[in-house]
Amino acid sequence: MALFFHFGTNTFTDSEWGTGHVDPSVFNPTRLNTTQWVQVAKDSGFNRVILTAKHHDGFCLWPSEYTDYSVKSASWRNGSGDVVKELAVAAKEAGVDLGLYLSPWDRHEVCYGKTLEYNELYLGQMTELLTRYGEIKEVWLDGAKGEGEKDMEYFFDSWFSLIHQLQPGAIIFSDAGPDTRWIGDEAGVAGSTCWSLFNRSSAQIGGTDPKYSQGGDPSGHDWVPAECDVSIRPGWFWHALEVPKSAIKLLDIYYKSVGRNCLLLLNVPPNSSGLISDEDIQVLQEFSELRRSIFSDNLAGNAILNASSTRGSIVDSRFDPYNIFKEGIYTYWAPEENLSDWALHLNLQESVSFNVLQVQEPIHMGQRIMAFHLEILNEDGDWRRVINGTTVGYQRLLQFPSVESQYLKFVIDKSRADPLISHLGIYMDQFSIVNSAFHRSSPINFYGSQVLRQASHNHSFTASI
Ligand code: FUL
Repeated sequence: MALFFHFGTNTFTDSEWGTGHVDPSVFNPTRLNTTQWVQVAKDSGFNRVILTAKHHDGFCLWPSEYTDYSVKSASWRNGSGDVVKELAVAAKEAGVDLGLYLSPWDRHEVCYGKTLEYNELYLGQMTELLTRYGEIKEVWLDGAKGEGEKDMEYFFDSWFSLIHQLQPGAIIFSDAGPDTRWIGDEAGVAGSTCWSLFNRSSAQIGGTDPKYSQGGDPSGHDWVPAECDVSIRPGWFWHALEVPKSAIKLLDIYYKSVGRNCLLLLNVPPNSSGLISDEDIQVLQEFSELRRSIFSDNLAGNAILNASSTRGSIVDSRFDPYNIFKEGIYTYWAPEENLSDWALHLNLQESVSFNVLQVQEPIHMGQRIMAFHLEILNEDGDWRRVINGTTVGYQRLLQFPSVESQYLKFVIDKSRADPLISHLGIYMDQFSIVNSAFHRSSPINFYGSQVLRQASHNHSFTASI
């Protein structure tokens, strides 16, 4: 997971899309502390931070040689500050990855609209960012542009070549990849079917089909996993009158992004003093505590496993079903090759209540599973279907009303190739509201965020909507 920092003149003018003509002296974060930003990320389980080095208003958070519309002209540190540098140093010290957003749309720059000139300027600014601040892990750009703004062509191919040349370890984000794609909405929600496969040629930067981006493409030729961006507050920039979403809402976003084979990029905008606000930190801590409390104990961890088949029988431990309980995605269960029935039987050794299923594929071997379901053995000795799912990918999380059983059957119904499972877990989430028509019990409180405890009942629930 990554934290996004939207920060710039907009932070001081209560705006989202700055005009590009605000006096740069307004930028004056008197208590700026990027170490705090990075610490907040680290403490709440985010291992990457991405900064808006330049947003649409054109104001540069580093002293670019290509413009005076930057920290050079700000009151902050009498024009001698460099936010990108301070964040790069703090991130490096903390061992957190750094990414940068360089907005193509620039409302300040006079040459914006002149294709050759502006592309040169953009490449120049990109070069500054990718050569001055150490290792950059992600470069973020988009096709956002207001109605009626100057028309021009962006030389994306040249930009991407330059980025890969200067920072070979960096992934490039845009609506169409090349390395990671926009999920197609700003709510942080992926499709309930979500492929990392995609056709880059079917997507256009600044003109994507949200449905295509949200679901990916099982017949796609490119490997472009999706990134879900969403803000903790209504706006992307900090506004005094806005408040953060609740931890429960973030948990819901987590299920629909990280739990649907995507990276979550959560925007937490620093305020006008240059710090992340206390109320945002509080919510992030609660969010982290919720994840810890739900996911730290795999209730299937002591299960006795029986696989429908295992490649190489029991001789080859590389494919052993118990690999699903080992740390990391590189160990996995593999069934015999070229079969069409695949199942893992779990005897939990005691009756267990749970309402979340977690499944992971060893994604370095490709994304294979197209459909799966989970069954439990009920008291009458009948197998009952609890949940259906489609894609898995790096990680699938599925919620359903609580069920209780000692015996489970995880069945893969359809797969593009021999399915492989690197992890399977079941958990009890006592905090989320599962979106179903069934009865729910009364509210409980969790660190000040009011949540509803869901009731357990005996109906099955289908998540493959
Ligand atoms: C959009 C921009 O227009 C918003 O201001 C924000 O930066 C969001 C992450 O991307 O394209």
